[in-house]
Amino acid sequence: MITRREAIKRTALLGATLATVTPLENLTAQPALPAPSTGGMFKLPPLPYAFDALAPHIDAATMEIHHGKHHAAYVKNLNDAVTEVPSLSRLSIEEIIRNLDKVPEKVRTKVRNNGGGHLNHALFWQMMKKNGGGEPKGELADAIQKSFGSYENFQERLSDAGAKQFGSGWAWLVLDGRDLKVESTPNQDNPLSQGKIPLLGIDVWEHAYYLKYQNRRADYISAFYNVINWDFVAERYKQAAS
Ligand code: MN3
Repeated sequence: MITRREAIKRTALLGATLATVTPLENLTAQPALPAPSTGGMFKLPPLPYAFDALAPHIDAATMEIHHGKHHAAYVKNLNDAVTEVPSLSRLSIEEIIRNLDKVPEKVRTKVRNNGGGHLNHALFWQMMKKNGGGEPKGELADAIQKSFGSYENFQERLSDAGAKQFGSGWAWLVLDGRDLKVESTPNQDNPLSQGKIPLLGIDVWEHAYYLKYQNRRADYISAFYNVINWDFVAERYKQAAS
């Protein structure tokens, strides 16, 4: 954040730089202009693939609006909260969501909803990929087998959690201590706030599927299995479980 006074000073500095021609040999002696302030603000991460990469399972128009409008709005509103409580800018979004109870009360709900929205979507884009799907391999596959009996049982549990989440929310595969669990959260709540590590999540807000699937949330959830980036999920599991 820059204050008005600093802004005026900066503008003056810039004006002076532009108005005087500096001899080359004196360049190093010039006071450096302050670097543009990023203010520790949060940024919308680029989508790691094209809008149509997940089609036909998730259509390009949905992806474009979901990323460019919905996720962007969470980032903007989170940054508004950071403007009110600048100390938040020193923390990562994971640290903030893990410690929501320590966020000053005047911005806590805003941070819970929009910080959660930012974190959830930043993860969600990476949890999917073009030509994804199939079944997990390696340690994660073993752990799913052990916790749920089979991949099919796990899939049924996750789909069920997504279908039964009333209103907006997410269905998750989480690591809770040493155990894999399936759960759902309302709104933009993230399992990190309950000390659990989200490995895979399905966004079941209507904005995630309504253009293509309208009220058919179950069809969207079925289609989601064709775009899961299991390599990403397995890597998260490996890091979280070690
Ligand atoms: Mn969403």
